[in-house]
Parts: sequence; structure tokens; C-alpha cells
Amino acid sequence: MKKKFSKPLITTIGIALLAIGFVACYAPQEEPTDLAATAFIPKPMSVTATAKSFHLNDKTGIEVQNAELEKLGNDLAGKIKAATGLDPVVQVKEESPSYRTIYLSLQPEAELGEEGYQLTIEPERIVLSANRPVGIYYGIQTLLQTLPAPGGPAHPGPFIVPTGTIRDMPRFAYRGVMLDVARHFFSVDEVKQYIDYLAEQKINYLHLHLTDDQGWRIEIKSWPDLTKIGGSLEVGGGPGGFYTQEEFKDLIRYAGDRFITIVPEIDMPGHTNAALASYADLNCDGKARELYTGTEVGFSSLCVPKEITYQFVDDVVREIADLKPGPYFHLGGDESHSTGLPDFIKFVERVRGIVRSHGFIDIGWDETAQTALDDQSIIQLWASADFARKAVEHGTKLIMSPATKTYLDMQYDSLTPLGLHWAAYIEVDQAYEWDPTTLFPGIGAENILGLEFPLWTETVTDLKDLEFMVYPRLLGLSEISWSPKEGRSWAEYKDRLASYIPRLDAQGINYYKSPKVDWPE
Ligand code: TNX
Repeated sequence: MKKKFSKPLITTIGIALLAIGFVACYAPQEEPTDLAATAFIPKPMSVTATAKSFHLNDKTGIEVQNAELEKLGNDLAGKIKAATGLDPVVQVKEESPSYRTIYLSLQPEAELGEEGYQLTIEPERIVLSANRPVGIYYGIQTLLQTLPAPGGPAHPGPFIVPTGTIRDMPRFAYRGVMLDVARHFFSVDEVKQYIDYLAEQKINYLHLHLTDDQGWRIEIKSWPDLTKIGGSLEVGGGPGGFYTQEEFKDLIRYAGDRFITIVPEIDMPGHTNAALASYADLNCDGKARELYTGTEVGFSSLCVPKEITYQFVDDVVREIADLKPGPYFHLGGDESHSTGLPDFIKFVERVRGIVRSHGFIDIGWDETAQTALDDQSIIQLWASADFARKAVEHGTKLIMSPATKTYLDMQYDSLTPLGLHWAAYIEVDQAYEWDPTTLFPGIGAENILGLEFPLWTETVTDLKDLEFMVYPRLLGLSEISWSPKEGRSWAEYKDRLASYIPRLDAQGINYYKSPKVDWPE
């Protein structure tokens, strides 16, 4: 017997089919994605992929939970525009976020600490939460790595963001780089460009080596000849330069907007020829030195017995303190080969007192661990594990900059056109395959405040040179300072690095094409 369908049933089936068709046409095409396969550098603490996608398109807006986050929302909008051409609208929205938005919110979660964040990407929305704005800032850097790099080729979109959850926080509190602006001067704009790059890797300190034998680079109003004379040249005899105090404040602000703190260094008592050439009184014999444009070290010293030396140091530290750079002041103290050891100790101890009297925490190169230390100072290890071990006996914390691993001025190999090799040749794999907590017996995680990657500039003259020495090593070094140690391997990292490289290309960064990496075509 032929069964007849009732009319209402046919109608219902028809509507159902229409609805399925509608959903099939209008639901976003769900291509499988893998958030865990994204080439994040530094690698987040944990990534859980859910194999769907968020479509970033011209309907996507940015919502922020309160006015405090509006600036970060605008930053993110600007970065999305640079990466995709889209122009998302930013709105404050206290309650639950709308569909198709990227939502930034501050949510207390003790486990994520001061700088951590959680990024939850679902097809409907992206939620970025953290305890503090700095965590939101770092989450933004991670999110941006799921999108094309700024400056890349035009792309109509939608931009597919793989879904899942990222929970992330840094391994070390101090993640720094040092730039020597004394051997070769770098302009405010060049330093700002470097700061922009550093922010992408969640670096939070920029140590500026402001003075050396070849140049004095910061205006000190009570000692104007420091820059007038001492700032006039650089290595090789070029015109040098210096930052006015206004320019320096501008740099502090610019870095601060990117959650980067400037650490000023005035290197003393050695590495001071530029000051000794500017003021005859600072010399023990009362005679001004000639300006110096070579690259030798260890020949200059402030005059330890003279009282004017400490008046000078006090004026310099006070004027820099007035610019409010941040909590740290680096007093140098390296390679003071023409200062006798008793004088060196006397000098560093007195200068440390001056630095502290202006409210700073003092940092010194590892030689300064030969003085009477306490747990308030910070020692920067560059050459001597013995000095560093002496420091940790007093509870002093370390910034780890072992020259054999972290010196960005070391050549990659013997053919590298720039750089030095007195410490080592440092190939891209060697800069990555080490750990600060196991490198030296007697120095462990509990002694380490963080890491810093110095670029000395005897051979580095401009931003393109800088990029070549810094990239790609900085990427791996930043990962050592940010990401968990567990599971780190060169074999895994080198493919991720290769996948990350188009981001450097898109930004026009001049990086070293190491034979250790299979570069993308
Ligand atoms: C040693 S590292 C120095 C610098 C040089 C550098 C060159 C350190 C604390 N002092 O004066 O520029 O080597 O690699």
C-alpha cells in the first residue's frame, strides 16, 4: 500500500530543508585549523587547539571592558589595520561582549601573575584577559602572530584565526637587550624602531649603554661639555651625536607605551675617555685627554682620589633620575684595567651609594661583585662566573648575559662581515641551545632575575647592521627568557623559526640567513 504523506508533514520537511540549506550557505566555512601549529615566538606556556576558526573581517569590532584598556584597544586596532587593511571600531563595553568581537578584559587570576594572559579564541569571539594591562599587551602580541605581518602583500580576507586557548606567562621577570649607542650613535628614530621590534618578542627592558671612551650620548645640563665635546665623534671618526634630555624623556615614554623600561648606563670608572676629554678636572693629572675613535678598551679611568669625581657622578645620576627612566641605574664597572683594584672597589662602593641615594637600584657588570655586596644590588654576568658566584653568596640577583651565548655583536661564523669573535662565534643554533640555569655550576634559577642580550657597536654602524646581528638570534634568545624550559629543542624550534621568517621579510628586516635553518623560498 502506498503511504501518503500528510500536507503539514511535507511543509515541515520543506522548511527543514530550507533551513539546512540556509545554514549551509551562511555558516562560516569551517576549515580545520590548528592553533598549536602557529609559529609563535616566543612560544606560549600552553596552547590548546579546538580546530575551528574565527573569521576576522570588516564586521569584527574590538570591545574593551573599561576606559583603562581603550588605549590598548586602539593599539590593537592600529596593528590589525597595518596587518590586514581592516579598520575595527573600538568600544568600551563593561558587560558581556558582542558577537564577532575581540574583547579585552582585566580579570583577576592569580595563576597568571603580573604579566600573564589568557587568549580564548572561539568562532563567535576572541577574549583576551589578564590581571594587568601589560598582560593584555603581551596577549595582543601573540594574537597578532596569527595574522599576516604588517607591511605584507594586500589580502582581501577574511582572515582566519585558528580557535583554541592560549595561557601564557614569562619564565623570567627581566627580559632585556642592551644597545651600545656610545661606539656608534643611534638616533631617537632608530632606537624607536628597535623598541617596536623588541615589543613583538615581549622584551621588557632596554639597557642603553650611554657613555664610553668614544662618546658621551646624554645631555647633562650641569656639565654641558660632556655632549658638546664628548658627544661629537664616534668609532671611525664620524659625527657622533647625543640625546637631549627632552629626547631621552621621549624615548622613555615611547618605550613605556610598549611596556619596555629604559635602563640607563653610565659606564665608570673605566670606559670614560669621552668624559676625560670633555673636562680636564676629571683627570688625575688635570689634563684633558684627546677624543678617541678607535676600538681598544681598558685605557681610561676617572680619578678615584679626587673629590670632584663624586660631585660629577652625583650631578650625572641626579639629572638622569629627574628624567624618571625606571627603577634601575647601571653604573658599568667593566674592564677598568687602568684603575687599581683597591681604587676600583672604593670607587664602585661610593658610586653605588650615590646611585641609591637617588632612588635607583644599582646594576653593575660582573667585576663589581668584587665589592661589598648586599641583596639590593644586581650583578650582570658577562664574563666571569666566579664573580657572579661571589654575588649570589650575598643574595644578589643576576642578569645573565654570558658573552659566549648572548652577545649579539659576536659573529655568526668566521665569514660574518660584521662583529667580533673574542668570546665565540655564535650561530643561530648556539644562541638557542643553552639554558641560563644550567650553564654555570652554583648558579641556578633562584639566583637569576633574567636575561639580557647586548649589542656592542664597534662594527655596527646603523639600523641595517643592527638588524643583521640581532636577527634571527634575538628570536631564540627571547624564547629562552620567556618560555618554559621544558620541551625546548632546536629541532622543533628551527622549523618554527623558518615559518616565522616571512614576518621579518614583510617588515623589511635585514636578517642573517643561517645555513642551520631551512629557509622558506
Ligand atoms: C667587552 S662586555 C666589553 C665592551 C666591548 C665588548 C665587545 C663588556 C662589559 N665590556 O666594552 O664593547 O666586549 O664585545
